[in-house]
Amino acid sequence: MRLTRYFLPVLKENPAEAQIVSHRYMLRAGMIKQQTAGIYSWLPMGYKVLRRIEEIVHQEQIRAGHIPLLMPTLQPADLWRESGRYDDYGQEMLRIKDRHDRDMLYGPTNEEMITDIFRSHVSSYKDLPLTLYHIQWKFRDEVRPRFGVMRGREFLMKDGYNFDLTKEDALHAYNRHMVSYLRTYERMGLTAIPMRAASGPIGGDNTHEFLVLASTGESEVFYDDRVTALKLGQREIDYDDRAEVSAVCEEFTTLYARTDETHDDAVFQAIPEGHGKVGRGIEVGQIFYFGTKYSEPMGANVVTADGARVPVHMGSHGIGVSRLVGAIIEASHDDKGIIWPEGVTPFSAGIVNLKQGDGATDAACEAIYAALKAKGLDPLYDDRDERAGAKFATMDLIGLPWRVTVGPRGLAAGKVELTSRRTGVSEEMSPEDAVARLAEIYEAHR
Ligand code: 5CA
Repeated sequence: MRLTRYFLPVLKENPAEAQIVSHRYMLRAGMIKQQTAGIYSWLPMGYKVLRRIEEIVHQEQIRAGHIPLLMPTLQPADLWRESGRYDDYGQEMLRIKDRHDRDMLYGPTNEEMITDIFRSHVSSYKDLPLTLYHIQWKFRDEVRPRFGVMRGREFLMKDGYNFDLTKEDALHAYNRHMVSYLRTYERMGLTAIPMRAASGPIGGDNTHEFLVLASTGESEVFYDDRVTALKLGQREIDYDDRAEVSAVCEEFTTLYARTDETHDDAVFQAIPEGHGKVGRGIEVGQIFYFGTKYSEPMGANVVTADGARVPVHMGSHGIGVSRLVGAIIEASHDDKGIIWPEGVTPFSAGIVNLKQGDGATDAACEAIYAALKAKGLDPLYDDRDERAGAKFATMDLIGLPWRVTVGPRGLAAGKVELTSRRTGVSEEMSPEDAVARLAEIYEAHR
């Protein structure tokens, strides 16, 4: 993309309404625009990051054997009357009437609807196990929408639902989700710690939240800091292998890590000297096992091998897709702007032309731009007629992980500069080497 043809409405001033850094940078970098409290338009660059996050979520869900579908945002109230949650959900639910005076709602989550789909089409144990998920907009009329997309009213969530014959099978689904989530967050450059949590309106007594440590996080958390060093890395995991999946979960949940709702000070005090930490975290996902809470009242049964009819065991699993955009910025920025991890960056690299209009410099930039695109990369070429300082400031603000700087002086020696946004370190090299280096870096993130 050429910057002169793009729509990147960056702001010079710090928006007064933004209290935390991710909200401030998302507004300043022209990623979002607030339309009303807790409701945002995603401007082109913000939308690009959102889609990259969605894509990673899809890939990792499909890798774990989960099946994508798409349910609507609007739901009939009757489904929620069946589960008993229509009244329970309270004021957070946006209730709407259609022209026939029928009660509708904008879905805050989809347990009822997915259970309805299941009961309409599945009746035999032979069709289990089954996990269906979608990535769809949700609405929760939060008392205090704040911090930009972190606590929105309309927000994008991946929500998945497992259907299993037995509790044991459903707990395997729970573990499978835990491992697939760990991999998902790692690919986004995040350390998200699974913490024992409380279940709230979703129900059930087995639940973990995934928290990214950040001083601006809304949750108070208590943890053994050795948990932050755990990584899945490149490990290949067989999601059907129960023992293997359960061993990974055990590895990531044995050290103490809890939200304030489940915190136990006696156990916390027993953590070895110097490792017990109190901090704050951003909740980027949560997994639940709730057994037959929805399947029983809603009649989601299957016939077993012995001919008995039993309600299925279920769980639900959510990732805050739009919140993740903010969480990644909270975890990765400096005082000049965002620092995107390669896994989610809106553009692979920025090309900065130091002398727009100079024949040789323009030609070198065009050649690098074309070569990067030919390698399947997605560069952003700053071809504006602007001072170098202004171009650098924009690049730093929008946070592309790599910058190729092209100027007449370097070119005279056959060199351009490749700069890492994270370390600030620049290296001189030929344009060909810069392209090859970038291709190699992004190979690891495909
Ligand atoms: N049905 C279950 C699992 S699918 C569920 O709704 N879980 S949840 O309530 O924990 O939401 C899942 C994730 O959505 C949360 O972990 C959080 O990351 C994100 N989320 C929840 N509320 C908001 C909000 N108001 N704004 C942005 N993201 C949110």
